[in-house]
Amino acid sequence: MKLLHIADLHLGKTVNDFNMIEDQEYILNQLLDIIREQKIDAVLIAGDVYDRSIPSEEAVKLLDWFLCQLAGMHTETFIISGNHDSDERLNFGSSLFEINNIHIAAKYDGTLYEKECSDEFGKVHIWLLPFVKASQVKHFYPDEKIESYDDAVRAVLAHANLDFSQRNILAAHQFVAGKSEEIKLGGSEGASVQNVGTVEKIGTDCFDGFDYVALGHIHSPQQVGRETIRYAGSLLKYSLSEADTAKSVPVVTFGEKGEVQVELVELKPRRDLRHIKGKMKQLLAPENIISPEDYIYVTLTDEEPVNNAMDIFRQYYKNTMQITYDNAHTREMEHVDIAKVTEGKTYSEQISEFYRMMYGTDISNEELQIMEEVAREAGITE
Ligand SMILES: [Mn+2]
Repeated sequence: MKLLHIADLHLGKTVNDFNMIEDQEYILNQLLDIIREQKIDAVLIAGDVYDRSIPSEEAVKLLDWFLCQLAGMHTETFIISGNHDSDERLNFGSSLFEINNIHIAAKYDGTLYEKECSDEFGKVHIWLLPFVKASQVKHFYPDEKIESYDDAVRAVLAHANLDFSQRNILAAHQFVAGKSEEIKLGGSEGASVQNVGTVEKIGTDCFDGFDYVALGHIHSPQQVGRETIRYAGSLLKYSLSEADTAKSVPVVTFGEKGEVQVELVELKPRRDLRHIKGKMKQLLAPENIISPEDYIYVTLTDEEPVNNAMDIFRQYYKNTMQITYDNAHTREMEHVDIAKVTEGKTYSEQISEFYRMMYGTDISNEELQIMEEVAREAGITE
């Protein structure tokens, strides 16, 4: 049996005000090619199907199209909800979908969803655990000590009728960490993941006995603890911090019990998301302009700020997302103790100094008057 593991589709996402829907459609098409070429039997979608709990119309349309394609290819499809999904909305139509071999577990209802499949080596049990918090699980087992995410997942699994003498696959959308290793965050997971504490982490030993654990939640593709517990990662780069991380999807082949093979298939986006750094003149020299359709984050090292830098860059790279500076001024700013700098100074003095620091010249009277007026309106000064 051959399985494609994907996660964190975030359909309908915008990055720096750029709508990613075309890029998402492109990458889903690439997945369909992989499914055809590799003769995939089942697709596991490990949560964060949508970017938000109320998905945009085009995001719903795109998922509808993707699921129709999968159903048309007779691919068995399994979906769990992530923390970005609304369980009620994702659950819509799930009974009807079952007829087309699309299995959705969007909300934990006290029973871990199980689908029994089989191949030439016997039975394969596919278990679907939607994103859960401790309180949701506690609700079903009020007498048990369920305080952390780890407690919650252990309780869910303890109440499932697992037989580890057979082959078992689990899909989950949680923060899972090995004992010693660090999890590499992609950067676009959202604040809830970025601020995650150790209390919310789930130990990999929770999953001892499973032949493969298909995880979603972390956007950097990686294994956790062992090769067969892994995050597929998001399908696309959704932040500057992901610029240097190539995206891939695991294709997992199951033989007899104990025989699992993982192959990572690299994804090639329609437009890459790249970070370029240097002086404006050099970055925009004709020989240095490559893939002008790409999403570009620019760090300018020019000492003087460039007027209308964004407009200029968008003439060369129309999908320029952000421009920042790294020069003597910005480095100086990093070492500045704000409290000390502002001590005993009036608002106008602070603004004048800041202006001089940023632009290397004095603020004009007219500009200073505007800033003072703004401060009065904002209630900062009298
Ligand atoms: Mn996500």
